[in-house]
Amino acid sequence: LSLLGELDEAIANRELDVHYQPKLCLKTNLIASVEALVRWNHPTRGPLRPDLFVPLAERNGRIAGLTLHVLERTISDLHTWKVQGHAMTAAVNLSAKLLNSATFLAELRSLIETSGIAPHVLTFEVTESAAMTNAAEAAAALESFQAMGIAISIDDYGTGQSTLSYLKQLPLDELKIDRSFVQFAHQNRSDGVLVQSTINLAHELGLKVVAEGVEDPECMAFLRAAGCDMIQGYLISKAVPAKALSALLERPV
Ligand code: G
Ligand code: G
Ligand code: NA
Ligand code: MN
Repeated sequence: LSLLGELDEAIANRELDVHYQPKLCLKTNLIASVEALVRWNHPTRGPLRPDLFVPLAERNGRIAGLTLHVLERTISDLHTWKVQGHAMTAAVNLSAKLLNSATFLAELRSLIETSGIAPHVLTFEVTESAAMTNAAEAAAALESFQAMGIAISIDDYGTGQSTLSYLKQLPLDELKIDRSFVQFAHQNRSDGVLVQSTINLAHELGLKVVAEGVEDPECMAFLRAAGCDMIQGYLISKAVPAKALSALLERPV
């Protein structure tokens, strides 16, 4: 069986795993949201990173199925955490390929209905990408997700091609500053200026700001002083299985 055939089976049998990386709210010092990151523990090749199989799924028309599998798992884990007393929200990565898929939209609607989840606990993270060639079409798709109650976040902000025009044209709720700007923001003056200005710009536009790739306490202190809303990165935790996340939520930060 080819890797694609095996991926089809893994999706059909619901064998992909989802790990969760927490986001720490700097106002409350609480973890109230996570990013869902797909994992594939391949029976013979071992653990495969998404960089290997997500593009494969995108190229071969499998990304809707993969994403719905990730969403199903995330919704189920959100339910478990809620039962354990943790009111959490979760972000799922959305390939730009799904912005013009009527099938995905219909299946998403049906998943939300059958699962009974409150859609406002979900966020879609979308990367500024070349695939988002038709901004009007992308904006219309994002508006239909928002109309359902799902929040929209722009991922890896700052690394794409037409950053400001996306902010102008897309309906957004949150901006995630790419880790290449965040990582040394507390040490490097120009990185710091770019991060602070991006936070100010986002806030002026009414968007929440997440800084990703936070690896040390000095960086967290810089972001707190800069008014950043949430941080994500190895300082808080790497992505972990759902059970490990429960344990993390029960331990004081
Ligand atoms: O942390 P990690 O190595 O898992 O992330 C690698 C890349 O894979 C990231 O760019 C992330 O956005 C992407 N990715 C992880 N899970 C998914 C998913 O469910 N769907 C899509 N489209 N991309 C994902
Ligand atoms: O593209 P996206 O931002 O969705 O991908 C998340 C990627 O970032 C994953 O590969 C994840 O392992 C990685 N990551 C998460 N936190 C950190 C961090 O603090 N430092 C670094 N270097 N990478 C991180
Ligand atoms: Na992401
Ligand atoms: Mn990102």
